[in-house]
Amino acid sequence: MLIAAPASASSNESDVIVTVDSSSLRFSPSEVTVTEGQAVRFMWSGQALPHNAVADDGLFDSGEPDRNVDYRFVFEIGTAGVHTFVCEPHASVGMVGSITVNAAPVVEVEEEEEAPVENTPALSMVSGLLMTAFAAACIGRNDDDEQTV
Ligand SMILES: [Cu+2]
Repeated sequence: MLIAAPASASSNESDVIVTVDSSSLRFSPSEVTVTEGQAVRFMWSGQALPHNAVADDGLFDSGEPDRNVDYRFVFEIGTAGVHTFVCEPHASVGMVGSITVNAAPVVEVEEEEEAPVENTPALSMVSGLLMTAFAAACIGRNDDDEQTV
């Protein structure tokens, strides 16, 4: 029977969890795939040896190696690509991994019909003002003409 992990404020159902296989000094799983916007959560506790998870490209860093780690990193838009990472104390014995981040699907935004609808009254108001100004100018000129004559 599966028991749902308690949700905390900093976790999400879509989080991908990477833990440690202490018997072989490996990340478990060592290769994961996420989509931009998704998070990877590195978590282990009660380890005999301290571990950490540091991206080779510097994108994330769980901090100093520790026997108890709960580090969550969100792969924001723009992080698509392959990010290899290591456990610094055990990189030499193969405690490495990689996270493939897929670009977030492009969301098609429907053209908003509100914009032209909103513009129309403003536009007619502006042209109305222009016509009023034009009319006033004509009347003013007529007045001048009448006075001149
Ligand atoms: Cu390690």
